[in-house]
This record gives sequence, C-alpha cells and structure tokens, in this order.
Amino acid sequence: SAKDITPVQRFIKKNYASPNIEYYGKAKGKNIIIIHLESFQQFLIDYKVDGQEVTPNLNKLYHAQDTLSFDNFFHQVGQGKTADAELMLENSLFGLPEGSAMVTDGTTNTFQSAPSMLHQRGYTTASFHGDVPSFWNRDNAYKSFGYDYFFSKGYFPKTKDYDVGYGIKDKIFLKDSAYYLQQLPQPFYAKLITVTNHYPYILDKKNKSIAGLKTGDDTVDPYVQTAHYLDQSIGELLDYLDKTGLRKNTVLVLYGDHYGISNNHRPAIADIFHKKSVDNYDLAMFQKVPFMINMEGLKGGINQTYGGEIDVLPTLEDLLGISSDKYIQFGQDLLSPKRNQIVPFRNGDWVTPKYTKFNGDYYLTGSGKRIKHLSASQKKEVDKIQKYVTTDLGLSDKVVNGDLLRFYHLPGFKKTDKKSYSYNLNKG
Ligand code: GP9
Ligand code: MN
Repeated sequence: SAKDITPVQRFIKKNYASPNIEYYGKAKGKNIIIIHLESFQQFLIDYKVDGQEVTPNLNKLYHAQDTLSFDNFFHQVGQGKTADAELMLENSLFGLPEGSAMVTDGTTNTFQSAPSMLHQRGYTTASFHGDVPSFWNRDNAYKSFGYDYFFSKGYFPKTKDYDVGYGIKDKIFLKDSAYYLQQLPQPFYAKLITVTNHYPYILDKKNKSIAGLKTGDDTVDPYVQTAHYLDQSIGELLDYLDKTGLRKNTVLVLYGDHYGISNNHRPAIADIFHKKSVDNYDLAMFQKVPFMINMEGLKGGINQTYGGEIDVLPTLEDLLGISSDKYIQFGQDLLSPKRNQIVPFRNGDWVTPKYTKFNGDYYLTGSGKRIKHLSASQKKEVDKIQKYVTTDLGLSDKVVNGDLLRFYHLPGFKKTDKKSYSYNLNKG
C-alpha cells in the first residue's frame, strides 16, 4: 500500500550522497552513449595472451586523460544477468533475488527511469540490440522505462553470416547502429548492447585474431578471442564517432554487465592469474567489471572508490546536473566524497574498502587475508555493513515487488505513459 513507501523514502534520504562539486553538471546537455560490454570482466583490461593485448582499444580508453575509470567497480546481477544490469543502470533498483525483474515486473510496474527523465529534458532516447526484441521482455520493459526507440534485430540489414550465438556480430551491429545514431535528434541518450562476447564465445575463424587462453578448460579458453573481437568493434565505433564529429559533444559510458567466466571454473581462473588455486576472496575480486566515463575535457584518471552497477545512475545524474536527491534510487554517486563504499552483491555478500564477505568467509580487503575469527570490534563493524546491505536489497525488492513507485510522486517528473510507445517490431 501507499504507506510502504515511507520506510523506503527514509532510508534513501538517510543514505543520499551529495554530489562532488568538481563534477556536478560537467556533462550537461551532452549526448550520452552507453556501451554495454557483454560479459566483460575487469581482468581483461591490460591482460595479454602470448604477449598480445586482448583489448588494446579499451585499454587506451581506460588510460586516457579524459576518461574516468573505476578499478573497484563490481557487477551486482542475480539470475537476470544482462536484464538486471540494465535495470540497475537505468533505475538504480536491484534485480530480484530470483528470476528477472524486467521479465516479471517490467511490463506492469511504474518506473522513474533514465530514458523518461531525459526525454522530459529534451533528449531522444534509444536502445539498440541485435537480437529478437522479446529477449528479457525488453519490448515491454523499455516502454515502462520510456524509451522512444528500440532498434532490435529486424531493423538491421540481413546479410550472410551476420549473426552468431546471441545475435548480430558486434562489428556489424555497431556499424549499422551508428547509421541510426547519426540520425537521432540531439541531444540523445543511446544504449548499445553488444552480444558476441557471450558464453559459449563462438566466433567464425576469419574474425579470430588472437590466441585463446591455455587453461585447458574449453568453455573458458575462447573468452579472450570474442573479447578481442568486441574490443575491435569498439575501436571501429570510436573511429566513426571521431570522424563524424559526434564524439565531441558526447559522453561515452562503458560497462561490463557481469562475469563471463563463472566461479565454477576455479582451476581455469587460477591459471589465468598464474596461481596454484583461488579462494573466496579471489572469486569476489573476480566480479569486477569495467566502468568508464569518457568525454572531451573531463578530468579523468583511475578512481579507486568501491562501487557497482547500482551507483551508475546517480553518478550520471550528477554529471548531467540533474539533482537526484528526491529520486528513489538505491545507489550513490561514485564521485561523491560522501559515499559509503559498500558494494552489495545480489546474494547478500558484499565488498567494502576494509572488509569483504564472500560465500560466508570474511577477508581484509586489499591484502586478501582471511579473518578466521572476527574480533568483537570487527564483528560490530561487519554487522553494521551487513545491516545496510540487507536493508538496501530488501527495500529495493519491496519497491519492485510492491510496485511502490506508483505511489511516489517525484517532483517535476511526469509519469511514463507506456501506451504512447510502439517500436514497429516487425520491421525487416
Ligand atoms: C540477450 C543478451 C544476453 O539479449 O543480452 O543476456 P544474458 O544471458 O547475458 O543475460
Ligand atoms: Mn549479459
């Protein structure tokens, strides 16, 4: 009922992290391109196979002066995988403990999402994805999020061998998407969802231009080859954006949605890091994914704050000069000096700069030293963190399960009218 939103509001208000004045509004009015790097883990950055960089283009971007790169950024997805990542990035709401919230609640719930919010500020909003529109219920959820356009598979020219695995090959997909992108009224907010670097990492021979890993685990070894192909596709897109001049007035946001190599592959993971074995601490750190914001003139550098996907939207809002203090959002601006740096995983585990809890074990973050017995003072600190994590996840679940945003009047926000959107999905 309407009363249920009150404890949510109280929690959000208490944990609101005010913006960093050095960055607030710095990207105001710019185009925004969100690049979804499928199954892309942080360890790939600067990683080499046989002396060859796996992701030279992304490495260059990662180290560029005008890129804010985050090296303690974690995915926080549950069973909804890609869909949970999308939900978090565009709503700062967590996916559900089971299933995919975009599937179970994406059609019917009320959202106060990034596309709607930006649309109301004069932006054109569009999502691009080279597979069938019904995957993860995107065709319905995007209406609830307020996307003006959804360019799914039918919008892309069919050519011989143009798709593999989960949809159109990234190079073809990004090239064809750029054609539409160029025609969108500006400023625009566009999301490009790549798919080729998805398990089981299939790629035709002519597109393989790096050796695989040599862990001997067949489901792991080709991962770097599709990642390399994805990296090349990003390189081509950036060239195109540079050439057309679009890059100049655009903020690029890149993120890895979740792990590619699951924790069931311990020996292979150890092999990747040239270690004998891995423990729960290593596995927790293995959940890091890239998060980068690039814009001409942005004061970049490698930022070591601990955060995750839930924090992306508040970060973007502050960069765009959109005050988010009234929003029901469960993350905190990654650039705010006031953030608590608690990163909840969807199962209730967590990472902070001081302690890590993973699969029931506690560690000192940084050294990775296992804490076999918590001292009384450590127990107090850990209990406080756990309470925050449980409350953060639990209240987000209440909002999603109870469709609580329908009761929440967000000042200045016009309720999203799902019925006013149609995506011409039979095209092609
Ligand atoms: C499907 C693609 C993959 O459209 O986004 O989804 P995932 O399996 O990663 O959740
Ligand atoms: Mn995914």
